[in-house]
Amino acid sequence: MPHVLVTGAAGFIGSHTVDQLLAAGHRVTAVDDFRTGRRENLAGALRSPACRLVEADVSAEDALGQLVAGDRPEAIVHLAALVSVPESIRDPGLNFRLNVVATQRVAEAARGAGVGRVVFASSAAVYGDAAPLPAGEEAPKAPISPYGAAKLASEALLLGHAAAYGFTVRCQRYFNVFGPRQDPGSPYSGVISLFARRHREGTAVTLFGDGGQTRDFISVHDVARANVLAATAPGLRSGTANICTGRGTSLREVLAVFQRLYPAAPAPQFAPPREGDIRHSRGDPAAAAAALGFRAAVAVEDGLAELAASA
Ligand code: UD2
Repeated sequence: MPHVLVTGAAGFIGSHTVDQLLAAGHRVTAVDDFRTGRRENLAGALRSPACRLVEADVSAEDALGQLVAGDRPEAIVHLAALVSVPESIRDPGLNFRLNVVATQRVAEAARGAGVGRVVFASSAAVYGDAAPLPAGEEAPKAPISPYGAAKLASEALLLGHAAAYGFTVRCQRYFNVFGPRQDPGSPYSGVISLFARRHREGTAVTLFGDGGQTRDFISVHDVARANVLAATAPGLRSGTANICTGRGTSLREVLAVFQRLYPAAPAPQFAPPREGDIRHSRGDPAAAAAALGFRAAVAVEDGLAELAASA
């Protein structure tokens, strides 16, 4: 039975990836240091005898190397990260350790133990705010935060090690991921997680700007499926692909769906546009289709209905 090691396994995307790996019959070593990951995200997974939890900080010297040498997984899915752009701006040193040093540890651990494949959680943040629409992988990379810079540096680190040492790396540039278990804990959390919580509580959402801004919102179930494909599909070559739907949805459209799901919701409040906001963001999904056979399947409307139902 193929064996996959997942870092950041207790996080939003990590825990869904673990669930889908187990459902597909794989054995999983779930690694997390619980800095932002949550134990309850893995509650279902840990009922499976095929899942083992290891509490470790991937950026620590030797921790991952020893674990991987003992565990000998066929693939590593590296999702452990500092996930907040504002936090990366406040603490670029921490961003460097958690988003670059940790990736270097993964590359060295893969090399040391002869792991065949590494899947990396990259981000649309590598494009910055000047990408054409839709953004293809060859679009200029111009990150505008330490977070985006670290994701771009990590892609290069992994691809260089993969070429030198003969393993395969799949860099997955996620667009705006949403779904169950996303943490709405900060004002900078993903907009859908914030809107979902406000609607559940019956309080008004705040719309920054006119609501005409669009994002390529992709369900975490689709993202987890893309991770499973990248980790386990036979015969893949190293490369980089957007993980996106290719469709833009405006915040006004998102709100209209929430208003149907919560007819008694109070009217939204309007505030000035957020500083540094991008007006439109949308990815080209063609490379993921060609390389992985991946196409997003969950419509935004259905993903929002699932969120409301799971509340
Ligand atoms: C986030 C990240 C970005 C990148 C991207 C990928 C930040 C600051 N930016 O930006 O770097 O990782 O995600 O997924 O973390 N909005 C409201 N009301 C709210 C919250 C947000 O109107 O209560 C607006 C916000 O001004 C923006 C849109 O919703 O126009 C989307 O906001 P977001 O933070 O979910 O995502 P994004 O793409 O701006």
